[in-house]
Order: sequence, then C-alpha cells, then structure tokens
Amino acid sequence: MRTALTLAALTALVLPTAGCALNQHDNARPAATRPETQARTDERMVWWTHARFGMFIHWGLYAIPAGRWGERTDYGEWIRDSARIPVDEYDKLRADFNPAPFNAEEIVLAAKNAGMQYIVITSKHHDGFCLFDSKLTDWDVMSTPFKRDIMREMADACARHGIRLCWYYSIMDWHHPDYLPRRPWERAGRPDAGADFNRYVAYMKGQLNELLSNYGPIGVLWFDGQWEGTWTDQRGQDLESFVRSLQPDIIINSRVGRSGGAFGLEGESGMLGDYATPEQTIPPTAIRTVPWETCMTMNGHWGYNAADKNFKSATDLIRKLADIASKGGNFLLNVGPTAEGKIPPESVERLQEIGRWMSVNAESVRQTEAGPYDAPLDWGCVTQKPLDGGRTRLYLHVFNWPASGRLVLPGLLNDGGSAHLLASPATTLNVSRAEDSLVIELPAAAPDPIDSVIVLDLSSAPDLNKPPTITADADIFVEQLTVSIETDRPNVMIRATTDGSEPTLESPAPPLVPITESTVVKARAFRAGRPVSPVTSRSFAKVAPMPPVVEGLEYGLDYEFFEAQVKSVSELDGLTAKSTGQCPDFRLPRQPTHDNWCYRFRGLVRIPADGVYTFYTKSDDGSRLTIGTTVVVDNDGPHSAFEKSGKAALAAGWHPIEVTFFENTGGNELVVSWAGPGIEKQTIPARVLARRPAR
Ligand code: FHN
Repeated sequence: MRTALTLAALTALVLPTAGCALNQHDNARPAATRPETQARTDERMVWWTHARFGMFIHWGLYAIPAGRWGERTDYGEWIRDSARIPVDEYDKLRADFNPAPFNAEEIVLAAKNAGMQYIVITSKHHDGFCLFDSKLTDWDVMSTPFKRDIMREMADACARHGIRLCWYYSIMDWHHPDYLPRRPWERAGRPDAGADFNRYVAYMKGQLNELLSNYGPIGVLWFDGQWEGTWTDQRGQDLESFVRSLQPDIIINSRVGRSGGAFGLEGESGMLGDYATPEQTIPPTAIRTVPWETCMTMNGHWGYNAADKNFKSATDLIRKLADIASKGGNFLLNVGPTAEGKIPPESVERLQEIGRWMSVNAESVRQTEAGPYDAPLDWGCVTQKPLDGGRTRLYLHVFNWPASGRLVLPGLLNDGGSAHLLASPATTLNVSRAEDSLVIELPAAAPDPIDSVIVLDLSSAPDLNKPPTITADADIFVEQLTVSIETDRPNVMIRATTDGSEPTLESPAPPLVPITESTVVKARAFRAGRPVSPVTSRSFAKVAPMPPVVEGLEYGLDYEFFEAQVKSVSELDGLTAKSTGQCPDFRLPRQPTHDNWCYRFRGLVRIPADGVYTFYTKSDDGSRLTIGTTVVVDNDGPHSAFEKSGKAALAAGWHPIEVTFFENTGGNELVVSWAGPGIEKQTIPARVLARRPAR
C-alpha cells in the first residue's frame, strides 16, 4: 500500500532499507598479501611493461553463428546466453567446428607485424568450450572434426616468432555441470541439483595445470568471468597461488579476484593479481600507481560478428595506443577470428596500418613510461624513457601539427634540450624558451598524418612546472565561493588576478577573498622574478538556483526495466519497458545474470538548501543522470565500472531526477551518489527521494 506523504513528513521520514539487492561484494576484500617483494614483481612484469601493446583474440564456437541467431544479428561471444540457446542445442555447434584454413603462423605474424609483443587468446570463454586438448572434458577442440590442438599450434608459432603467448581463461562456465549459478533462464531445463562448485574449482585447476604444463612458458593468465556470487577474493587468492606454483614468472590480471576489472584505478587497495584491466575505456589521466591495461574491441564485438562493420579507424587506434602509453598503460587490442579461423579483413587492414606506423615509431611506445603531463595536450601526448646519466628522452606524439610551426610544451622548465624527428634523426629541430614553455620549431609538413613523433632529449628529469591549481567546490555558486590556489612546485611565488587580467609579479598573492560575483581567476607561478608556469585560469559563475517543483508526493522512485542490447543510454528512448515498478532508491531492483538489460529511474530529489550539488554515477556499463532537463552526469557507453560526476546549482525543494543505466556484457554495477552544502559524498538516501503519485 503506498503512503501519500506530505512534504514535511517526507522530509523527516527515515525509510527502512528496502529489500532491493544491495549492489555490493559478498565478502570483505582481504588485504592482498603479495607472496613476493615489489622488486620481484617488477622483475616479473618488466617484459609486459616494456611491450605496451598486445593482441586479444576471442575465438570459439560462437564464431560459427557469427552473431546471427533467429532474426537477430547483433550477438557476440555471449550468444548462448543472450539468445537463450539451451546447452544441448549449442553443443551441436561442436560438430560444425572445422576451421581448416586456420593458420597460427598467419595470426602470430599479423600481431608481430603490427608491433604487438604478446597475444592473449581465449583458451576457454564463458561457454566452457576449450580451444585446447583437455583430458578433463570432451567439450574441447579435439572432439570436433578439426581435431587439432589450436593452442599447441599457437604456442609453437609464438615461440618461433618471439611473441609471448598468454591465456584468457573464464572462471564462469556455462557448460560444466558443477559451475554455479546456472543462467537464470535455463534453471528449469538445466537444474543444478548435485552441482558441487568445489568440484568445479578442482576441474578448473586441472585445466589450468594442463594449460601451464603442456605449452611452455606462458606470459599472462588473463582471468575473466569473476563477478558471480560463487566467486570470492579468497578463492581468487587461492587460484593465484596455485597458478604461481606452476609458473612462478607468470603475470596474472586483477580479474582473478572477485573485484577485478578496472579495479585499482580508483585508488582502492587490495587488488588481487598484478594489473588492472579497464575495458573499452581509457583513463582520462595518467595512472602511475598500479600497472594497467586497456582492452578494447576494434568494432563493437569481442567474438566475431559478421554484421558489425563499425570498426575504429587505424588513425583512432594508433592515437589510442599513444594516449594509453602516455598515461602509463598497455593496449590489448582485440580481433575476433571467423569460423574459419581467419582474422576479418577490416581488422587485418588496421593491423597493417598500425604496423606501418610502428615500424618507424615503435620506440616511442615500447619501454616507455607515462610522460610528464598527466593529461593529453591540445596537439597530442608525451611518453618518456630514462637515458643514462640521469637524462630523459621525451617522445612528443603530435596528432595536430601546429600551423604556426611552433610546438609549445607548457611549464617545462628544463634548460634547452636537443630535438629531432624520430622518422629522420638527421633533422634536428631548434629548441627555445618562451617564458615557462619550451618551444620547438617544426618543419612545415608533418612526417606522419596520424602521429608524428619528435624526440626531445633533456639533460635531467623533466622539470614540469604544472600551473598552480585553482580549487573550489564548483565552477558555479549561488551566494559566495571560496577559491584556493596551490602549487606542488618548490620555491615559487604565486600571483593571481580576479579581473581577468594576466597575473604579474605585482599581482596579489593568495589567499583570495571569497568571490561573490561571477569571476575569472587567473594564476601564475614566478621564480627569481620570472614566470615559470603557464597562466592557469578558471571561470566561476554566480547562478540563480534551479527553481524546485512542488506537488503531492509519495516516497520511492518509479523504474522501468528493459531487456535490450544497447551501447548508449540514448538508445532506450522510444523502447517499451519489459516491466515497471517502484523502488525506494537507485539500488538496482534486481540484477539479472544474463546480458543486455537496462533500467530507467524517475522521481524527485529533495534539495535541503540553495547551493551547488555534485552528483555521481559509478556504473558498469553506461549511465546518465539528469536533473530536470539538464544532463548532470554523462557516464555513457560500454565500459567497466567507472565513476563520473557533474554539478548543478539548485534551490531548496524538490527537483525532478532521472537515472538511466545499461548492462552490456560481464559485470554490472550502479551506484548513485551526491554531495553538497552540509552533505558529505554518499549514496542518495531513500528519504530524499519521492515520486509523483499515479494519477
Ligand atoms: O564477458 C566478457 C566478455 O565476453 C569479454 O571477454 C570481455 C573482454 O574483456 N570480458 C568480459 C566482459 O567484461
């Protein structure tokens, strides 16, 4: 029975926590006790961090339907689940698997010639089918007409060409009778009576023993499918120890633990495995605290989909490679071979173009570290590597060749330096100083239309004088705003203006008085009487808070549930909901274990006082939050769990709020939070959420 609440009653009401499933891990994250020293970890990882670029291969029985089942053509490697194919029907694909044209040499050389130095291939994906000869099951390639051990052939070809072979292995297994949970839609037809998950773990260990004993040294064990309730961090630690006991030098990704994925990029502690694995997304700024690797498809599918021709361009992929390396990460770029074992021609073309670029510029990616700048510059990005004698080599990846002929490196205080085109070392370039920037004079024509690399050798570590940071709660305010200005640079003086003029030595020093009118704050660092940083500026606007709406209310939110495969929340517009209901807050009313489902929440949020409020969504996959008609948080697109935020100036009272979310493949998560005057960041509590009563 719904209770119509007055505004006052709702304001005071503290709602009982509802029965919605909390979207949280079912175990405390154990402190990841590393069984070795950091030096040993670094030693194990050195080939991987030097490589910077690898090939991901998603291949299996799902390549036979090639994305088509019934009338739909948008499936991928999840087809057995997404199309709800009963296991006996899916098993028939085994008899059709005979990729006679498969040539391991061809695939390995395609990777090598693209500049990739490791290959991660699906030895077993979620459907449980093994592309290797397993004595523990006949659900493997040796039981198909092909009868060849694909992993053996890949291992031999990799050994011949100096490519590190790595195994993708899915913890989740939709075929093994002991794996739990079952796919929800097949529980009736495939009961789990007698299933023993511990027996499944023993099977998994037996297969990992085969994969780590029969194919030589393996570079990485790339676990996946770790997110279901039966898997825990404790099991992950046990599996990690087991794997290392078989190959002590192996690298293991973070998905061996329940919380794997982009884990570790938001500063959580206790990541299991050796590196974080953001998926289909590149962190906005450099990550220097934990090794990480972005994995990404060339089109929209991991497994082969014949209809999906939406491939990223070679230009986009090359620039992504440089961007990722400039932030300290690896790029694991996916191909999905056809049922015949051939890499799709569109992927081959892109690999060849990338290889052309790498044949000239590989050293600007390989064995590099994150460059001195945390985020890309307007012309491109920077990687770096140490040279002997404390010198540093910068690789300037110039995507946008400046028409002025002058490449500006803001805030770089190093004296001089020598520069040349990587593509033609004899072409030395003039380096000069313009106040706090280094300027390199460029030839008129860019050596490469996609990414021209300039080498800049510095006599020491980069002395990057980042501009002072101007911090405030928001760029907008209602009454007044305190603005602070800091720098982490030694022995500099900050000067600032609030009238939009350029700061000089004569300008005031911080702290500034609180601003009460719209203002442009500019700041600059000075050392020994001269500017040693770019001018940084930030505009602050005094705004009228959005007016509230006032009407009779009921507590709770309305939600719509959709079953649809989307890559953006905007694709939900116009779709018919599969079900609707009410829920007390933004916790997912339920989390189907299959793929491709979405929620839209609608209601009102009570703003306690005029002010600027920050809203956050952390989601896997995409999400969007609007207040009224304003998009405040845009966290859209297929990606692993990532948080984004936005701000809005709001008057006290009720404001319409809407959150839309979609789950594509893999894990799922939605956390909606807020912060504001007197409110520390927290999930938006039910007591400030309401809905308009059904008319
Ligand atoms: O569910 C899988 C998916 O099929 C694919 O293998 C990706 C690759 O990283 N991992 C999971 C989704 O996060």
